[in-house]
Amino acid sequence: MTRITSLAQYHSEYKKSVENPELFWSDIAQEFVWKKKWDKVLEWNFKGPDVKWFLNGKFNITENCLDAHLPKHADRIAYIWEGNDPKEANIRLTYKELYEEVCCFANVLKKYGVVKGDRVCIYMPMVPQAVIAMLACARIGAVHSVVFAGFSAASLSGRIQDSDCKIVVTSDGAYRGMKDIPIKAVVDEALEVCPGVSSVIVFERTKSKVTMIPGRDTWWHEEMKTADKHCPPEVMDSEDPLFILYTSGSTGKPKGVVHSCGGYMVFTRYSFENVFQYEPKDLFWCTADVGWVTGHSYIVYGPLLAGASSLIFEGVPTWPDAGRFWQIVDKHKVNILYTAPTAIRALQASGLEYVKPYKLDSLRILGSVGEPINEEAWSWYNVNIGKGRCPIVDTWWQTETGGIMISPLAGITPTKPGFATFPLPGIQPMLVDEKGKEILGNGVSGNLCIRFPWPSIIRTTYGDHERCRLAYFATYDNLYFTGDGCRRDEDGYYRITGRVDDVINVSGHRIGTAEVENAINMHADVVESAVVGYPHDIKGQGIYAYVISTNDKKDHELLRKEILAEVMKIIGPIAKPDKIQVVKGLPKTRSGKIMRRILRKVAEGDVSNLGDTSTLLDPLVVEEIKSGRL
Ligand code: 7RM
Repeated sequence: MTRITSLAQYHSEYKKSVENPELFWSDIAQEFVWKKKWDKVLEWNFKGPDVKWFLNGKFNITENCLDAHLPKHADRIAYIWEGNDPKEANIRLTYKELYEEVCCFANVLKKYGVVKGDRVCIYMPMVPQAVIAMLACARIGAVHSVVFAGFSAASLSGRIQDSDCKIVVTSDGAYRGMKDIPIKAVVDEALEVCPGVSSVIVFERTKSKVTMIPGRDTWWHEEMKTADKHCPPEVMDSEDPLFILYTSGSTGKPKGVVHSCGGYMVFTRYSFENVFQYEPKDLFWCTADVGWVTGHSYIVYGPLLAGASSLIFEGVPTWPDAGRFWQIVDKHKVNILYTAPTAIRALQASGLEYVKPYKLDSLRILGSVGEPINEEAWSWYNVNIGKGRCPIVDTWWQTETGGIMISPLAGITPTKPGFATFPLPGIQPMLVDEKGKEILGNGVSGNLCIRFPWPSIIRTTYGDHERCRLAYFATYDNLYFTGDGCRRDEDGYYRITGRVDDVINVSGHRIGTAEVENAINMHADVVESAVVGYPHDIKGQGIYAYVISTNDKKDHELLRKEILAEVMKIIGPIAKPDKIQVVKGLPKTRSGKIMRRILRKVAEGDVSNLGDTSTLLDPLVVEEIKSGRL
């Protein structure tokens, strides 16, 4: 694959990609296995939006992930699996073995009536079977919808209903650190309101007690015993959907972001190989969960398309102790580590005594993703983990972009702490002001937009195309709006400063404030609530909730506890507010809009200058809120 190996080449490739995007991307797409070549590279408009790449190209992404590597590299390791418990034996899967497992499971899905275009929900812990299930869907043209196994039954059922899934693939339980989580029980509860699901396939992981519903539930291992090891790949069109992945936005319930097969395939491999400068024999470790886009693109598709060897880790960074990541790096001789700032900050806070026992000399490249990385965490990562000799790639991208958009190329782009540096070839970022006017030059800040399509751009939001248009393409004419603020410094380096909408980023997880408010408002004693983010040392942002209670006499501690339980039930533990302040009123404008700017300032502890409060209906509520700040 066109591999950039110098800064000069980066500049020339970038120039080519902007001057002639069609030629640039078709050269790259040539290097994949197609059943029929595309007859047009690109057709697009951002009005619809309507974007199509590699039109009428026919292929199957799993042939490129698996079959394509078998003639020369059948015995190469695709995955090493490291379990939650360090004492548990590792699992190694070669490309040949992975191919067979995927085909076998694809046949199981077929047996249960899954056909091309059907949606399959995957609610699994970090075991190889999660990846196998995803690829099995892609093999037969089914659309996977992976839901992070930390989400509650209510969140899960909402997603299953929204995309009308026919089958759920899950496990009996999941290990996460000290915890043994009853995954299957969550699925059972979710399915009480999902009559469209006809089958549940259960992978046995924890051997915990589960209820198997006859006629609906079946065991993974039983099914796999009799399934055939070969399964012809379904012929897919470039624009057929590959997967749906739900993500939070500034309004309402999460959106099902849809990615299509062709462009996503081309871009994930291209970005993987170039950003991480993957070399054969490297072991790549992305610590994300497959329930997030980072897992989709850089545990599953990007690395497999590149024929890479990856590590899959089931556990958490802090168990049995805060040295777990480093122990794993040494044990498996990990060469490239890709993790999130929140993990780095948590491990930094645990102290260097957890790093010291390990050599970490196999590491060659470090990556960061999910949220802005503060300079202190960047330097700690650089000095203590990379020992000053591993380039750090701070990769900015989104569920909607499908792959890495702005990032250094490891060892090629000179880095600056906290900067995602420059756009990948094919990516045309642009800063705009509130009105959508382009902000030119360097040493400027604005809202980050992209002015030209790239192959793995979001195609639609499942079941509601208008929502996709409104969320990303309607704010500014003819631009994709990211929702992020961004600075371009004097040297033209990009630094993503964080969300400019009502989305908060807690430990790298996107959470819509509206979603949390809706969950809180489900509590019988809550009339109204407002949720904002505030700076948090480890999580990046914490969740601060202001709530108005109808029940004056109720003990605030008890109310807080019940609200937390409500949020757990409706969304999941990741959305639990860090602080809940009970207030008598919220600062509203005369037209009834909550002034979140004020609430954010108070949550931050920056109350000296609250800006213009003259439009407030009742300026006194601000005093009450200030005095009750937690
Ligand atoms: C890959 C992923 C997307 C949001 C995005 C940003 C933030 C992600 C960085 C970052 C600063 C980064 N997808 N974000 N990476 N901010 N620097 N390197 O995280 O859909 O879950 O989140 O995350 O705000 O819009 S995501």
